[in-house]
Amino acid sequence: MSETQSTCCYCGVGCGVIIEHEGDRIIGVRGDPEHPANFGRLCTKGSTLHLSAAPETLAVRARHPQMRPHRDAPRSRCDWDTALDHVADRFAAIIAEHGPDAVAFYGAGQLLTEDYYVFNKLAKGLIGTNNLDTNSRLCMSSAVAGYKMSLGADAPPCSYADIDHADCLFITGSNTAFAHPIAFRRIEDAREANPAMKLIVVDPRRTDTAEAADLFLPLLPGTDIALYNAMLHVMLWEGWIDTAYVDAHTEGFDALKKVVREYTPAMAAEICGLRKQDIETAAEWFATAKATLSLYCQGLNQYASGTHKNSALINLHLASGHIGRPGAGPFSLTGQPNAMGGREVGGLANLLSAHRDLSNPEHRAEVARFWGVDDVPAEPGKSAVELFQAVQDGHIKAVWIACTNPAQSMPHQALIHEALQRAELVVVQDAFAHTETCAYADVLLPATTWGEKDGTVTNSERRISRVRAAVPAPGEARHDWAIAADFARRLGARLGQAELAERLFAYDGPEAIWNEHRDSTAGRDLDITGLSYALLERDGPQQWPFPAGAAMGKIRLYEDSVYPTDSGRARFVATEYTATAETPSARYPLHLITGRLRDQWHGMSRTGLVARLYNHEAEPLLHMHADDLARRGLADGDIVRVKSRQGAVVLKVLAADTVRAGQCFLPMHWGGNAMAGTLGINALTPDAIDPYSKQPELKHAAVQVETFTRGHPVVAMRRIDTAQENPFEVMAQVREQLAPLPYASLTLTGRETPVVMLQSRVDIDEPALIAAVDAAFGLDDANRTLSYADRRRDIAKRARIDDDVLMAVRLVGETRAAEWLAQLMIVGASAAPMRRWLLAPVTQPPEGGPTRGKVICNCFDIAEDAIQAAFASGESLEQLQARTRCGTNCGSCLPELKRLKAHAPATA
Ligand SMILES: Nc1nc2c(c(=O)[nH]1)N[C@H]1C(S)=C(S)[C@@H](COP(=O)(O)OP(=O)(O)OC[C@H]3O[C@@H](n4cnc5c(=O)[nH]c(N)nc54)[C@H](O)[C@@H]3O)O[C@H]1N2
Ligand SMILES: Nc1nc2c(c(=O)[nH]1)N[C@H]1C(S)=C(S)[C@@H](COP(=O)(O)OP(=O)(O)OC[C@H]3O[C@@H](n4cnc5c(=O)[nH]c(N)nc54)[C@H](O)[C@@H]3O)O[C@H]1N2
Ligand code: SF4
Ligand SMILES: [Mo]
Repeated sequence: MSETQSTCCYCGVGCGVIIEHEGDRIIGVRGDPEHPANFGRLCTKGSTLHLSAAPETLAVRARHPQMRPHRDAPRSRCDWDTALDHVADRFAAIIAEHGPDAVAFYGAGQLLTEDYYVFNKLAKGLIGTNNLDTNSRLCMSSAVAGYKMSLGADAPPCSYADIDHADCLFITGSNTAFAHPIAFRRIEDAREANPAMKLIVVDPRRTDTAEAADLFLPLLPGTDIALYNAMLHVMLWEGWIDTAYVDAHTEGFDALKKVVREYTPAMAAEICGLRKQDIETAAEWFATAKATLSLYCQGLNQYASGTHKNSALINLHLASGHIGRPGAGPFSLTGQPNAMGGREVGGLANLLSAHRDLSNPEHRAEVARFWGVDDVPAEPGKSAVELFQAVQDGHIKAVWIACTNPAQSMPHQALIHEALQRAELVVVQDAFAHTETCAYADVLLPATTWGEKDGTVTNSERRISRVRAAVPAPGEARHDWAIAADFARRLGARLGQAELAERLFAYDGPEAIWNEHRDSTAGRDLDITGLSYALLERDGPQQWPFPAGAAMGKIRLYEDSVYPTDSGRARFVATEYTATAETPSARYPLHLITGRLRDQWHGMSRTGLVARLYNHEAEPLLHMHADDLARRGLADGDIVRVKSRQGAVVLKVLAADTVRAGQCFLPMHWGGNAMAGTLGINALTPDAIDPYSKQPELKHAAVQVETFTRGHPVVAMRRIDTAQENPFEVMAQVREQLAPLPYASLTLTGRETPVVMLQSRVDIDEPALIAAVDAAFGLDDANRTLSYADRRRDIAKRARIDDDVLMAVRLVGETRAAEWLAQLMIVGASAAPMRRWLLAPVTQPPEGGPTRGKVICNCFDIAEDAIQAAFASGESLEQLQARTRCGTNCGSCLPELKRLKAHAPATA
């Protein structure tokens, strides 16, 4: 076995991993004890990375280039030359006829810095279009715009180490416990070390992060600016302003003071749905702490007011002097592993290399000189939402999509699907072939991914880490940068720029690209001229800036209180509260909030391959308050239709006490592939954008919820023996056969042995559909199945037992037994003692079937029922941990364990 140091490919915490591999197989992964972002820890997602690269996942990898002669033909395998020549021909023809702005590139913060750099140079340097945007537009662009507006540069000034030095943490619009788990472990440690530390959490939902707070402010979605302005109002009133800091290092305070005069705590309490005294307490803790650190993420960024939400929060730091000191500052947590690297190389439609601005003629000239091209175009390119609108209205004819799945993750999916349908040419460069966007690819280019690629990423704290390959590329997959560079040379030849293209893209590997990027940063705020691959190799991950001659990178920015603005002063921004793009109305009465689950990553092309990652939350569920359920005559588990102005989805409701009445929540992860008959969660969200950052309002929509009564409930499950069958091939077959179902959710469950699970509704009078379900789940041979049917009561059930193990079941009309049957299949226990209960309407057989509730501790497979029983019997968390090891490995479940303990019934 060999080991290779690399970086986790999920969130912006940027944990170091050690990949264990043998030949061309990745067999294990563990945290890198030397990496300063995690010191050896990994969360549930990071610690299962090797499972997402298991041999059976090859079935859903893109392994060979594919193309199709025209839209309605199926794609077939071709070689790289054919694929890239075809795309180069088509791009050249479109550019010749319609100009360079008729083509566009759409990338992602999951590309490595080197990949990003080449794509940026290809679009802006060779083709001469700024139509290069990325999913960072959906993610960090308001944070970028907010930092620039307030502080003058796009640089998070803090480090994770600041968590240890803060005595007030202000977490807003961030479910750190789920989305940045290893940063949250650090928060838990810091609070243990300093019990006086205050934790304030601002979120409309009572998340596990909020559950841990000393003060929780459950504000109405989108109302942050009113809250922050009111906190500033209180600080002014109480004399908690750091006037020396404000006078010496900032500008614009008077204008802001005029604005916040209106924002009394009483007024904000009204707008935000909060208690006045909680706003006052928050202001007091924030201002009077020795060091206050804010951590924030998409609850701020993903609104049409996102940039001003960021600036309103930064205003508080500037006014109270909580910046540029250990433990103090506005710390925007980046989402993707390399959202920062993308910003560094200028990978957005309005940016240029090394934090240069497209709108600045000097910056454009510098970049053109640096690349050795005549010029870079001045006209800003189209941002993500505008880009797909332009594809939809025909202005952009060809779109190249790399490392992102817009047909799942963009808002207003109806428009996105229409655009992809309408485009003359869609090129998709992805590591996996089963995403919603791949379905639209005229040309599919297979890319390498985590474990196979080589390069660098930058995490939230400006730390550059190496990503290293442990195993060779599967099939003919190639590295992202290499695909882009190869294409660039072919396109250059067709544009009459063969020599130029050869020179611009003459890279022999990622290091050469990175060195060029490094040289472009000389003298810029992110200057990394003191770094090299060799230094990263020798000394490990480093923070920027790291100019030539420096001994180390900067842990903290603005310690000298000099800001990269014209005046050298930070700027207060006079921010006003504005309503969300969609306000609830009689027709669409509920606020819908979207966000993340602990164990899934985005559209699930990778985490969705790991059965155990479904055990925490197995299917798309609409989290809804009991009052709202009762008002609609709904019960937990009912199927509902959720409708917004943009579209609708059908799914199950979950009675949840984490959302307030009038609000509901949907996880962002499920797209159309897993929810037959819909375009997924983002069918609902609007494409309203922030005027400064152009970031769409993905966090919020106004919706209506009504019962979905068509047909009868169906649950079908099938245990997969991975030695015989591939679970992903089975899922693909199921999906194909079940396209006509009006509603369906298709997921995995289980652990070592996966179980494919379909939930749907069909009419008992649609035997053809039921037969299709049976065929897909291996229940079509009547001689090998037990069945039960009661037409009068609309119930029909089937089960198959092979060698005493329950292999498949299908329940129509009555599905109470689904949970324990699933457990029986997962465990693979003898079906004999349960035989007479298999088709009975019982939530639990008298013999005590293996129901267990959701799995809380994924590492040791410990479920809610067992934990609740332990706490009910009076066991302490420590005792439970000692007995079962529950929560002692990755710790991702600790917030939830603490919540369960806190809510456990008191024992005598
Ligand atoms: N498990 C997991 N972790 C991830 C990811 C993943 O897919 N899965 N993705 C990564 C990426 S790319 C990103 S960008 C980050 C996102 O990380 P986060 O932003 O922390 O995650 P979200 O759940 O999207 O949203 C955070 C919270 O914002 C709250 N919120 C909604 N509206 C408002 C509001 O108006 N004001 C305030 N104050 N809060 C509001 C939501 O209720 C939610 O709890 O996560 C990263 N980490
Ligand atoms: N409603 C709602 N929508 C949201 C959000 C939300 O909170 N609510 N959050 C938004 C945010 S913050 C984000 S960041 C986006 C994320 O949205 P997407 O970018 O669409 O998310 P992923 O599913 O991570 O897509 C990454 C794609 O890259 C592929 N891939 C993985 N590794 C590689 C590689 O090395 N090379 C290549 N070429 N491909 C690779 C994966 O298979 C996958 O198809 O979603 C946004 N959408
Ligand atoms: S916190 Fe989890 S998902 Fe994020 S980088 Fe670390 S291990 Fe990966
Ligand atoms: Mo993101």
